[in-house]
Amino acid sequence: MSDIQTFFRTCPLCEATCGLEVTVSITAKGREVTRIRGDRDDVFSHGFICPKGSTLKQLHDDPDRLRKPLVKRNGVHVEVEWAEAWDEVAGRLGEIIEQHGRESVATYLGNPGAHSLSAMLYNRSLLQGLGTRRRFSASTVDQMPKQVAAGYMFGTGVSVAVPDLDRTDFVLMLGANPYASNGSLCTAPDFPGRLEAMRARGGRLVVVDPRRSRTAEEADTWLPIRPGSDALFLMAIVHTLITEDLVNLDERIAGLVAGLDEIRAASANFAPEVVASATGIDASTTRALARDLVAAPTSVVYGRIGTTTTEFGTTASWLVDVVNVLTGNLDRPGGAMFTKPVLGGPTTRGKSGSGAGFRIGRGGGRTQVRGYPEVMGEYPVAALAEEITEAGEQRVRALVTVAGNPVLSTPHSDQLAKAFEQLDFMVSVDMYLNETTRHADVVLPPPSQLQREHYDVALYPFAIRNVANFSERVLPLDDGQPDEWEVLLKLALIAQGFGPDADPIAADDATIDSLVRHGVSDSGSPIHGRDPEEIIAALDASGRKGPARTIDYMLQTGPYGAAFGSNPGGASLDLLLANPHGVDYGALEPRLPDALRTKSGRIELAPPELLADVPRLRKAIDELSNRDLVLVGRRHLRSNNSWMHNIEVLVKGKARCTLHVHPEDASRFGVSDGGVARVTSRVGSVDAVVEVTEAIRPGVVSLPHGWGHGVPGTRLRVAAERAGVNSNVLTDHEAIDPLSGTSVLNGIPVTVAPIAGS
Ligand SMILES: Nc1nc2c(c(=O)[nH]1)N[C@H]1C(S)=C(S)[C@@H](COP(=O)(O)OP(=O)(O)OC[C@H]3O[C@@H](n4cnc5c(=O)[nH]c(N)nc54)[C@H](O)[C@@H]3O)O[C@H]1N2
Ligand SMILES: Nc1nc2c(c(=O)[nH]1)N[C@H]1C(S)=C(S)[C@@H](COP(=O)(O)OP(=O)(O)OC[C@H]3O[C@@H](n4cnc5c(=O)[nH]c(N)nc54)[C@H](O)[C@@H]3O)O[C@H]1N2
Ligand code: SF4
Ligand SMILES: [Mo]
Repeated sequence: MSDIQTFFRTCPLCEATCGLEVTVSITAKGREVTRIRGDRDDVFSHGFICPKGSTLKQLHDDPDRLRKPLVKRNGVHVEVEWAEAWDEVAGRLGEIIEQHGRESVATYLGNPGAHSLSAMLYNRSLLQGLGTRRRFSASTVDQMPKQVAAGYMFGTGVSVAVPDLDRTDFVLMLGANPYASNGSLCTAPDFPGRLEAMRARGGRLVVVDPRRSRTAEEADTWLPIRPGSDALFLMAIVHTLITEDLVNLDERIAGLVAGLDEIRAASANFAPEVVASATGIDASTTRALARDLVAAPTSVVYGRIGTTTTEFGTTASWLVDVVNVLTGNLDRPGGAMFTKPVLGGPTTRGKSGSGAGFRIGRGGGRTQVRGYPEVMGEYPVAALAEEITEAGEQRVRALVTVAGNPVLSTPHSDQLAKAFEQLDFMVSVDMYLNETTRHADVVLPPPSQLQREHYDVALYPFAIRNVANFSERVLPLDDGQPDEWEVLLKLALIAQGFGPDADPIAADDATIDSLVRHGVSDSGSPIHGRDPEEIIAALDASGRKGPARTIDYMLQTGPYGAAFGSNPGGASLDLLLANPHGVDYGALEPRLPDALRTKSGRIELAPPELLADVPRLRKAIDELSNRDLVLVGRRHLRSNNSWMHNIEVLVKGKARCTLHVHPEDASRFGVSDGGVARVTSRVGSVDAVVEVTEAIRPGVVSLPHGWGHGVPGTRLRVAAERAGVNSNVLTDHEAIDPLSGTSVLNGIPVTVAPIAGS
């Protein structure tokens, strides 16, 4: 006898937020997932799913996935009960904090934290509990440049304008490959389908990428740019728009823009003819493109990883939006638009239309060794190793990682792995014993993705529609397994000195209490002036704790919120539970000037911090023109950064961790398809299998990141069989975009040589 139950939940594996239909069979022996497919009724994804979505079952069932904490005893990780793990953390972390202070502890927060409701709501408590400024994360190997540029231009680090894919007539895409990645800083389930729909209605797609990616293959035009030169290319477009008198601002935007004259002056020296040798894109193409962007009924420029993780990441990200403004496409349907997230956020709170603005270096803190300033509350991860090994008495002695694998994901990884060996203590919240967590003294596993509640706190603020969707747990927690938020809160409490028996639930009650009290005294809140006890009683009436209760509060007090009775039918957790396929609050709407939070209340087209970088850009022309061979990365639809290579169905088939080499380069360097080549950079070298392909520009080779498994002390049996090599052995910790602290992961100077006998 078995019962069948169906759950609808959002896939937490990438930014696309696809709806899944999960079928569970319930028998006397327990619950088992029998099928996962796309939820056809999902209000946003309409049934779309990629090959990773259905593997939540394999992830849950993976025998290598940790279900109990691990503690390192005599160099070997052994499984222990939770109480023992907490004792270990309390003893050793407590001692380090007591002896050396809070700044002796560093944190690294990884990417899946942005996809975990617990981490999104409780990492903050953890950081506060630890009280250290030495915070690092995957943001500085990813999107930080876009956030910094958006911050200076529009006022907050989340004021990122997203391409209005469903209504645009023209997408100029740089350094993104949504056919593999499914999109980033642009949440749009079935991104490829939306691009195809655009082309079907007569629109045009131009892809700028040194590789002929899947997306480039599907495009009307592929422009094989030289890596690292996107900022120059975009500056040449700006130059053309201005000198050919194509700037096209409507009255509303014209009245909001500051800095047009400065942009004119800054772009004067960047004629398309001047930058062509550096970008590899001829001037007539650039000029024609600038004209086409203006001539199209609507158009949008969108840049991602290939533009952000470069020497001019912030400058390129800035220029993307300068072009969007100048072509008249900022904040209008079909252009680049601001979201109005259902949970609210920095662009919906506080005074409408202006704010404190954005700056870096807040609090005056700097890294000890190279003196990097704070950016959005953290330091460049490329500086983590030296903060452990070279900061003398001020060195980092303990590390807390949550959902991160920096040993495979961040630059000069051999150096980082060695630095980890010098730590006095390391604790990781993670579900695998991998290349990073093998260094941890204690590993604390979260429950599996199917055992948790979900809401995309981090991703809906970048979605092309304003939507809300809450997912209930599909499978129950294992016996004794704390939820991920309880693990994070407990760590926070231990760091504050409350000991191994501290109660996360009581701490959560206190947190919600202070949230509510803050809300009722905030004149901008829809619950301003209400009785806090009434609100707390309403929240508690459901019996919910943890993330679900906090989300309910955020939904109710957000821009569409039910506001605890004052806006009947408004957003609340009950509403979402009654709508398991999600609630769609519609396409994006123009939000300016309301969404601005700059001090001036204007769109800052030419922030001084960004203008100051222009001379560096001008100087780079010669160097970029003369580069011989550089390395770039790539993603594959069936990978997810470093951590899903233990799922057999995703890794089977042709080896994917190969070095793409153009035929001309293959003969130049004497390497051949299927042979092994040694790739060497300033900091390291790896031996990779060569794949000769025309789908890459000569002078550029490509290796995906996230590989290099099979290291002793890890427990990833499937991944070890297809280990691949770690491309971040080659990336250079000294190569950093100075404006955002973000690493250069694309455009790494390398040499390639055959390995004898291969
Ligand atoms: N299947 C899958 N999906 C993922 C991920 C994954 O690992 N696998 N990771 C997720 C994460 S964390 C993120 S941040 C997103 C990233 O999403 P995307 O930004 O779409 O990332 P990629 O697919 O790596 O595409 C980047 C492209 O930039 C190109 N490129 C490299 N250097 C340059 C350059 O200098 N200029 C230009 N114009 N192009 C360049 C590369 O050839 C590559 O095709 O994907 C997310 N989705
Ligand atoms: N050369 C090069 N390097 C890159 C990139 C590139 O394009 N080229 N891309 C960069 C980008 S965009 C990113 S985002 C980073 C990613 O860098 P990281 O975030 O450091 O690495 P991931 O590979 O995402 O590893 C995630 C870790 O989280 C664990 N995990 C998975 N789900 C959960 C969960 O729900 N809870 C917890 N607690 N743990 C979980 C996994 O087991 C794994 O250890 O890599 C960056 N590195
Ligand atoms: S595209 Fe992303 S969200 Fe959608 S099923 Fe695949 S991994 Fe999940
Ligand atoms: Mo990322």
